[in-house]
Amino acid sequence: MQGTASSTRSLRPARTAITASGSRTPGGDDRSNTAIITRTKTRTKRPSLYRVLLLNDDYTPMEFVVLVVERFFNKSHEDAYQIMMHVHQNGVGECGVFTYEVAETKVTQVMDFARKHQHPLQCVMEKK
Ligand code: TYC
Repeated sequence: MQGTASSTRSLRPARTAITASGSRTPGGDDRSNTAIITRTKTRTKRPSLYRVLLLNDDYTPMEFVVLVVERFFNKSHEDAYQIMMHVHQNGVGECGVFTYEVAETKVTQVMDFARKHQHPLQCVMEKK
């Protein structure tokens, strides 16, 4: 699955051709009736993934963090509460893993929401 490759294959094997006059020419003088088909293989590479993390602080209310995790990371109330408590007790915790642009959007959404409610909650992303 790695690397790039292309294959070139003639339409049919070079062989004796029949000319316009009807004479056979050995060696395959088949300029007028052959074609080259070039197929470029489609190669896909898996995108890099990024963890979105919440950081603990002393001021953001626990209920607000639970709401953030429910709203922006689509977690159940129970899962959101567990994630919030993990961050509260360990200083940092993962809310989800996303491609770069999705992770960046989550971070922006959380930071904007926290700022709007005047909480110092911090959200960051890190490459896996
Ligand atoms: N430590 C906060 C408190 O005691 C709660 C909290 C949890 C804050 C998680 C931020 O990412 C956070 N109110």
